[in-house]
Amino acid sequence: MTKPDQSGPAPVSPTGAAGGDRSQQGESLTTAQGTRLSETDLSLKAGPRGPILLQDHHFREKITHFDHERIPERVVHARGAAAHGVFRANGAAANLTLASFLQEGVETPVFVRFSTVLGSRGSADTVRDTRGFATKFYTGDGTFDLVGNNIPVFFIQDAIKFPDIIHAGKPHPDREIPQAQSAHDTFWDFVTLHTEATAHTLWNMSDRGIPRSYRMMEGFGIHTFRLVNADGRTSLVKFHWKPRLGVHSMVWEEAQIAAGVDPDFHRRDLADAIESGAHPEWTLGVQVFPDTPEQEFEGIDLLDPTKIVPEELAPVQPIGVMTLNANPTNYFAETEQVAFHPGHLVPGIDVTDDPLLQGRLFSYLDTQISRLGGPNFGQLPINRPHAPVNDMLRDGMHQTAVPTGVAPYKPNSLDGGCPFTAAAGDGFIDVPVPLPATTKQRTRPSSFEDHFSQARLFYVSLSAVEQEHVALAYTFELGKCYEQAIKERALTVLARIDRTLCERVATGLGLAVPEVEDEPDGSIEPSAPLSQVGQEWPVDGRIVAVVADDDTDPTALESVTSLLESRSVLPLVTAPHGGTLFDGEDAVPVSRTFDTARSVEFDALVVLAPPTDERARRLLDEAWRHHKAIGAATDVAEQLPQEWRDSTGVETGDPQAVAERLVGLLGKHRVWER
Ligand code: HDE
Repeated sequence: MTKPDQSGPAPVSPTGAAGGDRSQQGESLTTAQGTRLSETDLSLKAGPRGPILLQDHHFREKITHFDHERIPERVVHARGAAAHGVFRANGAAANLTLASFLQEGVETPVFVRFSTVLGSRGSADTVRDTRGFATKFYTGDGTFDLVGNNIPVFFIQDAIKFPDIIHAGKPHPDREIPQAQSAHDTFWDFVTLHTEATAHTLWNMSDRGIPRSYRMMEGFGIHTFRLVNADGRTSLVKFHWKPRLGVHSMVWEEAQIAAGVDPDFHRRDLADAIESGAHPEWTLGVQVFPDTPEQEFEGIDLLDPTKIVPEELAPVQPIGVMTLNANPTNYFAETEQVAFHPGHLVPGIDVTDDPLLQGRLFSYLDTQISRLGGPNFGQLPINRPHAPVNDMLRDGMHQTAVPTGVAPYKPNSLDGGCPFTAAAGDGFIDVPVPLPATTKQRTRPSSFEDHFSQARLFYVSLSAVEQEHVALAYTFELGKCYEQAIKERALTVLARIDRTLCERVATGLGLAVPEVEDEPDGSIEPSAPLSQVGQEWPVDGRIVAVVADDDTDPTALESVTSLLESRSVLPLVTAPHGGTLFDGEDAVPVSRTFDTARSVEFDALVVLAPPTDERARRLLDEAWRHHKAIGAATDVAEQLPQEWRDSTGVETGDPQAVAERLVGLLGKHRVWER
């Protein structure tokens, strides 16, 4: 038997999945003590009709363990999905930081957990919300956690307000509704009174709040971090993850349908893509700023987490690529028990005084103690560093290490002085930052007072269709509020972002457009990277329904599916019935039937059978409404409405050529001009 050992690499299976030390070995069913069992279906009773005997250890052990299977869900970000992968540095950060995992060619195992914020652990994936994007880098110099979101600004500037925004966003305390939604009075009450939330709220109301896939989201560290290089030179940076597949979203109706018909939509999408070999990829980049005493750049306070620095002012410099290549083996052991912490830093990366980040440095350690049942959660396989650990932390609940030695204190002579501290310059560097002579006070800097210009920056950077979505989202969310005063207050906030946006929402709500004194600054220039429309992106891992029936020409079906597969797009044959289409050698398995498939599963449709069936027509109608590309064989096209046939994004003709053109359209995600 091997002794549990805190030092040395965590047990990682060839798939990259962390496995327990000694769990689930041998062929027979056993008790927790390893005694083989030949019966587990019947409890030990006094005769065939009972009662059950207290003596039945297997029964008591099985039920007792079951009774304690749940742990508290995360207080925020409870709903999530995760994957293993690898990060490969390109070396571009080597002049900025001595962090070993950012040196050229170094490969570091990672575990990434994506999440929604507000919903409970069993809530739907596709709700309108911010998404968490938390990455654990198991570096040779200790674990570095980049605990970010898919939105680059935050609701609040000071950590002391976190319970307030979360209490406002969570379900109402009396009936505990609505679940995983911001469309309710308490949320809008808070964000319209506490106007530093304006920019983040606008991002949530944009398409960023309803991502198509975790694979198609940007990630942001939000706060400014401080890097230190081998010469002791420091720089301030903001971290960005850029997805290779581009940033794409659902449309609101689609997200709502998906929440009902497939609440696991994003979880399934991530796992299926990885399993099929379409490994998601992100480039990690940094915006770099000089580390000046003011800690601002072009007038933007770098310590204010409600502000971004437009990429036109500070380009994102790529420093490496992350590929997610393995699904977790066990959801609970890995995805549920993983514990991130913005204070998990490595030599070369340090925090700044951003008051939100400073508060987070307290919260993440604290929360794990009640969530994971004590201070030893770092020993769970998924949380174990891959760097050697030789701490002097001892005992406590769920201690699984068996430390040697008698002197877990320093200085000591009984253990020969071990463990030794690292040589100067070899350990973690607390970057010495001079602090101005100041006064202890509960205040904020005046540079934190502008709550609207960055909301406007984001809004004016969106394309017309994205702006339309924002207006509809505000109208929907505020329309769900009961309190008139809250809706009216929300309009005064919108009037300070953009007059047209305010007018559109006011019209939808049936309310008057308010007059405000501080009209928006019309001179703000748009920033192109804030829009997610207008470019072309790789399509691998996209899903296309190929609608066929028993009368479809097998050769046409084959030509379409093989063309799509050759472009790394997944074709799903969708038919009126299950089983197979055609007989004998031509037989083609049916992946989805009209009874099981909803359009939300697909990025586009190729229709090789006339939509005579009501269910097929619903599939098509929804795809049309959601701006998805539709292809139809010539004979089928005749049965589509004339308006469709004349429209952009409806391709008709030879099936294989249609499929080819569809792949081109998929690269733009949606046919917005329709
Ligand atoms: Fe978190 N946050 N947070 N947060 N956060 C947690 O830690 C907190 C904030 C983020 O997949 C909790 O382990 C405070 C910003 C992600 O496991 C908790 C403040 C950003 C995740 C916590 C913030 C985040 C969390 C709950 C205000 C983006 C999920 C469970 C100062 C940069 C990580 C847990 C995972 C989770 C506290 C603000 C991202 C309670 C006090 C800003 C992605 O500790």
